[in-house]
Amino acid sequence: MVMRASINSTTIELVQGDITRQDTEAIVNAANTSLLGGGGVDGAIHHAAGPGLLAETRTLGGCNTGDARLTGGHNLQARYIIHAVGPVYRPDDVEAARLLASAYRRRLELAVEHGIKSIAFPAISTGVYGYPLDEAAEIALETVISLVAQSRDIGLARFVLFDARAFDVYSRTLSAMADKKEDLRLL
Ligand code: AR6
Repeated sequence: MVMRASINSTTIELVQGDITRQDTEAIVNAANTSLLGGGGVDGAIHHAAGPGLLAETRTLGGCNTGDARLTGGHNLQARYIIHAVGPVYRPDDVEAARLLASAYRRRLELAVEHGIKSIAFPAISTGVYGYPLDEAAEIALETVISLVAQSRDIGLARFVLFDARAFDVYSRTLSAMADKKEDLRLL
């Protein structure tokens, strides 16, 4: 399953799949503040990238919630991994929403700093960290689409959804946004 949209010179793509198998220049990891690995996306990325990744993240000294760090891709096809720490969800917590948006913004800033033109994001915070998919999809898509529309540095922003339900929630959110934003077009 794939859904595409464009805004200015950037393609926004939704796909159902595995983040470790993406051919974008960078993939994003849903890490924890230690950056030393865990379950979910984090475990899958460390497993696929190999032990060189842990050796590199050990040198970084962790990462605050809402912030991001860049490493090499090691055994992955992607050249870089951007590790970002999303918030743990608490209902009606505006701070969690701010931190989730901040985590997406920091990833894009790091990508632009490193000249990265294509990037793949998992649905950060929507697994172990408990963020409801619809709220997280809204924040992820709004933040990324408004930033790539301004900077024009990223050619492809891909959201990799692990299951059909997540894909469905993201595609409905993207369609609703395209109805409201004149410069966002479904392809
Ligand atoms: N590719 C794409 N998406 C995936 C994959 C995969 N291979 N595996 C799971 N997902 P989570 P979080 C989806 O729990 O909520 C770790 O232990 C999954 O269905 O990986 O940010 C870290 O070390 C869900 O929708 O991340 C942290 O301690 C989404 O990815 C903590 O979990 C995110 O689920 C971070 O929790």
